[in-house]
Amino acid sequence: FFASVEMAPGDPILGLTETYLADTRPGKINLGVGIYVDEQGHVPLLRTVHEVELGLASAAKPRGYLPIDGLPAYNQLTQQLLFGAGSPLLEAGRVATAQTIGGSAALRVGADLLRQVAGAGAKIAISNPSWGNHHVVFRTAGFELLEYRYYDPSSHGLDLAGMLEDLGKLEPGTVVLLHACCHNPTGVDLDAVQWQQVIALLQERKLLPFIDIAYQGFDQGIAADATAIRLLAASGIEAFVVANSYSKSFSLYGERVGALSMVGADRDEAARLLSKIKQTIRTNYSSPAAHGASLVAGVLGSSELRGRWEQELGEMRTRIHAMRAGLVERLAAHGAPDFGFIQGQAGMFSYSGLSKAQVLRLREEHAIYALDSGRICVAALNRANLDTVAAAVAAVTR
Ligand code: PLP
Ligand code: TYF
Repeated sequence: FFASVEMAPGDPILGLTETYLADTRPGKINLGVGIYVDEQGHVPLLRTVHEVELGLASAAKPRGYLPIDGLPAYNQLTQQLLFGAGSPLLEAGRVATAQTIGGSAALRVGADLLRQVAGAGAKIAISNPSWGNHHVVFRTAGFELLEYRYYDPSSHGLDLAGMLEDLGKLEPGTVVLLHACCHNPTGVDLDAVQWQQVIALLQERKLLPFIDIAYQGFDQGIAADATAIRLLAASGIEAFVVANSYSKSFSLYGERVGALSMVGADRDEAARLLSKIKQTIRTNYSSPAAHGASLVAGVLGSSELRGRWEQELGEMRTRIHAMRAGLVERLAAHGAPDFGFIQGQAGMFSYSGLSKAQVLRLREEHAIYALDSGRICVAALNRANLDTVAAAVAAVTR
């Protein structure tokens, strides 16, 4: 049966972690995978999450199935976090939201459903570059993949003119995948004025925006990092899609907490969308998992815990900003070329501009792991490893 099965290629990011774990050199540093770790290098367990978890443990509730579309309170609280409490879209009942297995299943369920709606000619335009799973998920769902310009290597910033030009050439009905904030892998985001320009074009060209938001709160805060969603909601665009993840913002990576939200023209359309989302989930994995969603809903559903969670999120964000500033300062102190642009980039990641050869030297000579593309995870830096990283980067770039 299986004699002809070939070896599938591994995930380049998770594969790098395996190589890192097998490295026996003391003092090795992993700037590859996108996981937030604290000053001590640990994945934090948020205090608010832990409190809810202790309450759940002592309540010792039975473990029935969740509904196909997940925990109702979780979905409602998710809508409020994404669109803003009191959003006219929510009041009009135009948003269909279902809990999913991380942001990844939100992407996949959304992709399957859109492919079904669009038929055989379904196309999606993805930023160049983007998170590698975007390509494989939408390709596997049957989409033709297109690219739009996004990152300008010469400025280490946004190629807005190129982006608008490429989006302007897409056929009506094309899905456009957009990172709401903290762009993975570049760390380069749009500001509100740039979003307005992009949204006007999406509307004019009748393109379908598909927003991926996996780092809400990691750059400026809950509302500011959802600017793209809030502006889309206000734009009058009839339909758009949002895939969100709580993996980072609640530090609940392994609990697989995310959601898919589809915005329709009216309440009736949203109800039909929800029925299709549920059908897609049912035919894939039946229903989502309960524990992580109960934790998120427990925190977001209490105004006291929610306030403290926002503080904890703020601590993570502030630490990342400090690491960006510290890295730029230490690089300059070690006589590296100018890396000032790192401070202007947002979220966990930075496209450092390091070449593949320089990344390999970092790995081989300094036991510092970055992605071949030059992406580094700034959230893996801390006061103890900052100078080591800066000295090594200076050494390979001189
Ligand atoms: N989208 C982007 C851009 C990501 O970086 C991630 C990261 O893991 C995800 C989606 C998926 O998140 P999850 O781990 O919740 O599936
Ligand atoms: O880009 C990252 O590092 C994170 C984590 O298949 C990740 O988004 C990486 C690869 C993957 C799943 C998650």
